[in-house]
Amino acid sequence: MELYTVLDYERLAKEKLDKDAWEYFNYGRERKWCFQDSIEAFSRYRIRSRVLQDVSKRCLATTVLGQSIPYPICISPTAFHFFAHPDGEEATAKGAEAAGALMILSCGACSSMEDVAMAAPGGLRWMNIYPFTDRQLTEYTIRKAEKLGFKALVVTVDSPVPGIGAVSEHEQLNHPSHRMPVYEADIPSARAAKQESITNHFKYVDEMESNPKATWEYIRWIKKVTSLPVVCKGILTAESASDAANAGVDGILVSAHGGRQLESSPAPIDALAEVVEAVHGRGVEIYMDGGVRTGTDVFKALGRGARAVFLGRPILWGLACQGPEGVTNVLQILRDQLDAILALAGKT
Ligand code: HOC
Repeated sequence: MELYTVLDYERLAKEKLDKDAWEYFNYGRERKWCFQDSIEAFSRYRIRSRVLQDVSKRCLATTVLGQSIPYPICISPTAFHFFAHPDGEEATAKGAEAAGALMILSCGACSSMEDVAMAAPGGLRWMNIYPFTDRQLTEYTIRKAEKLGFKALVVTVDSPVPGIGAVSEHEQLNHPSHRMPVYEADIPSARAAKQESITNHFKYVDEMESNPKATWEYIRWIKKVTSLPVVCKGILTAESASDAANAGVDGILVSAHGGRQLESSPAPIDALAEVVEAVHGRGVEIYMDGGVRTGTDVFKALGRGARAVFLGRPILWGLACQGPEGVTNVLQILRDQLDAILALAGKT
């Protein structure tokens, strides 16, 4: 099968992945409204081109939190890459490095932070955490991120209660590995988790990621214990964006968690403008993930105020189809499409 577009990668990944892995990656909450709408919402926006501009020299380069990137397309945190490739996130990191793309490493990764850092020493990376109930675990992960050269922390804030655990048909999908960052922590909660025999990874995910007691105080505390910039992931409204700015965050990743948390969340592309407006002039960078499948989608997200766009499932499809090379190819396909759309829209 020829792989020219991200949707080609999706089709082939569906064939290649085992059924459970596909179901896990493709999961969307309940009736999948948010999952579907995150993709379809892009079709409601039109591009008004301005013709006969000199668009011969175009530049896609930008910066995120002071770091230069060659184009504004990056990798969102997704868990368990081992389901897509035997080398897990090490393979993804290699593909990202080759493409010059920023990668956010999920704290639900199968590869350790050390192994990822070693696999792609030249790559730009941010580390994902949750407001874990055990703050020792959070601080442990932060210190490791600092030591290993991760340039920012991305705190997922949309999971006060379990998201995917209620899905009974996934219950047989076993946890792929015990090599995850949180398992490796030499602190009591992680040691206890490691000793438990965990056969159902959804149960594990639920236990680790949800903390119904977390408030913005948690983010203020993270800001105090580290000098790394902090990005909040999972914000979709002006009110939460404003709370985030008040808590001192450096960035907001507008995201609906791939439609896996709240079924009736707005599509990220729809939510973007109100978030941008809410924190305008407050020094907070805004990014977006959710439903991006073409360079046109990237262009629309940038047009509505995102500084960069992040990819979740498309990266997993690239990884499943061709390993690191597939990750690189998916990023480059979108980069090239974006470049062409810029010209067609009359922008440089
Ligand atoms: C600490 C475990 O939220 C999903 C993710 C999984 C995150 C795992 C984090 O599958 O939607």
